[in-house]
Amino acid sequence: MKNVVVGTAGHVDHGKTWLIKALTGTDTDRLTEEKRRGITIELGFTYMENDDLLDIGIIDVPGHEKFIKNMLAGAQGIDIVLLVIAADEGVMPQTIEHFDIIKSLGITKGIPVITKIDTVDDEMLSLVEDDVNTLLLGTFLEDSEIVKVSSKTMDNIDYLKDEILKISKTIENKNTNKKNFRMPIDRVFSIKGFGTVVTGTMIEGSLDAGDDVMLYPSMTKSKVRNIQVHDKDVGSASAGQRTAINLTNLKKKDIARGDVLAKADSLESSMLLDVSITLFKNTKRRLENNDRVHFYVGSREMMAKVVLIGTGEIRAGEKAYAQLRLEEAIALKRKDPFIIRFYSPLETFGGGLILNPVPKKHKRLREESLDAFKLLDSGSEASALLSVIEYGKSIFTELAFLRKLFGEGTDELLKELVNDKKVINFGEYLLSEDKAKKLGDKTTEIFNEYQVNNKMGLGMTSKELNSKISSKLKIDESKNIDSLITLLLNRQVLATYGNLINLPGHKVKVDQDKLDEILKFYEEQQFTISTSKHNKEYISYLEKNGDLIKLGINLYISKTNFDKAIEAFNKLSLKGGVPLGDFRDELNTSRKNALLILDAFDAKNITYNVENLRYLM
Ligand SMILES: Nc1nc2c(ncn2[C@@H]2O[C@H](COP(=O)(O)OP(=O)(O)OP(=O)(O)O)[C@@H](O)[C@H]2O)c(=O)[nH]1
Ligand SMILES: [Mg+2]
Repeated sequence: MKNVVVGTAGHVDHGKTWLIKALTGTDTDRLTEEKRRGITIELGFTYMENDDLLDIGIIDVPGHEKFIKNMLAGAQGIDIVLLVIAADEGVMPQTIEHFDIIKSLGITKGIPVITKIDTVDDEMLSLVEDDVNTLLLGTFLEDSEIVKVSSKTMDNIDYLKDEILKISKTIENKNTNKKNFRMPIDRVFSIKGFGTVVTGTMIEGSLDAGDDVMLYPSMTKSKVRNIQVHDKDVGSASAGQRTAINLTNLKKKDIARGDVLAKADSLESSMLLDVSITLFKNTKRRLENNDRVHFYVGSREMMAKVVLIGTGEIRAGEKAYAQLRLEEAIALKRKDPFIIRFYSPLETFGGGLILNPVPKKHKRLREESLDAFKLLDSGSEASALLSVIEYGKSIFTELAFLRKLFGEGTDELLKELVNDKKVINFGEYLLSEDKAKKLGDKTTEIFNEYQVNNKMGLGMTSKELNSKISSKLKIDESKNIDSLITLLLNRQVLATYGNLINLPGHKVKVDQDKLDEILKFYEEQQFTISTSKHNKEYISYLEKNGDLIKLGINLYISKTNFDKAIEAFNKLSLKGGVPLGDFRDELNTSRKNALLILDAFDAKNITYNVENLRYLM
């Protein structure tokens, strides 16, 4: 079974809804107001029966200028467009506008249809045909045959049906991997006894009754109670089908047109979007930096501020990069198409593609911002992935996040980037090679600053360095910073000195006389432990050097005296467990001092304590 979505497009009153009725037997204008005014307001849905194992869903859109936003909600996700032009009017403003939208959304299959041929003579018909041919010139419909029909006399309707079937068979099969299930919601209603139902065109993946799903951007969890396709209960549905889904746990008021239903935790929401924008060829408007536009994507509409990257304006027919700053969060995927309209006066004037759905905030005049976009738009997914790792939201990019953006191919692409030495793999996180270099420079800076304040500092422990890097980068990612430190050590950006880290080739400048003086003081103190009044840096130097042993806060003993104390203990322990009193007497010091030393023995695993008797370990 192949799923195909056929949609109409064209000016108001040109016969779109009648054409669908002629093709399917269904009048999709159901609202009383639609009947009364004789125009379509909301999207209409039906399907075309056939003997070819094709599931052909049909979306009928309104042509009236006032309802363009409804048209936009329906147009995204269609495979084949029926571009409808009335024989008695020819190409009109919304014919052009709808067609621009269709082209911009990346729809590449369709049939130009002239309707109402029963109302004109051959001469008029051929004038309109010329008109239509001019419109199609240079577009994906340039070589398409224009099908001329009447929905009143049913002239050529069967022929059109055959043409639709023929093209339907050429539509590529869609990705129906369950993990990718995604459906922008275009209608929400509640049915007594059933609860909340949402409808939409499933654009990716597949869904079974009983599946867990998530509503975005609110990230509310729900479960599928029932699925309908073309008004019939079905156990499952897949991409390319018009689908109605009965949901548990969600009320009608919790859901709005434009929300997206997808697999739990498969999407990320953002209020910033990196995009490319192309203005329609025939617009008279320019898009300037900081302009506010109406932004239409999936079935969603909202206001967006356009921050142009690397240029001040875009003119008709031109393409440029931009970051959209939105008023609400939205969960999109890379390569999703969108449309923009100018808000006053309302005019559809361009469209584009999402390049990064969860970017960082770019500075528009920075060269690296433009670099980020060029990589995203280079045509290679590996380059786009590199762009996200290199210029993305975070220093270390989470693998799980990348998989949401790049789907099934992520791991393969990463392997390629790691092999090409562009990306470093920290397991669940990735770091670009360029960032690693910058972080190396930052770490060197940290040591240079450290050296100013610690003239003799031998270096930092890995833990100290970790917290210094963390506060410098303003991130709390201890594990990743540890991986970074290891990397910098391996690359000899850093070096170890005993258990300390410093820059390679680091030499300590010390005042040896002063050091000797302090050390002499501690030698003479023997086993008398008093609070240190010496220069902290010198003390810490001596400690790191192993000349002094720390016994408590600001309490030190010289290494030689400490070793003597061990010797004394060894002698006493020949007789068995050593009580504190005996040790004190042997050292000829106070009980308090003797205890400090014994505690240090215990801490260093030289001795252990059983019922106040110390034994050698
Ligand atoms: N004679 C004749 N009249 C037609 C034909 N198709 C449509 N009409 C007439 O044109 C009117 C408008 O047709 P619709 O199908 O509602 O037009 P539409 O394009 O759906 O209009 P919107 O949805 O409002 O944009 C209908 O009420 C019919 O009176 C046709 O093939 N022949
Ligand atoms: Mg209509």
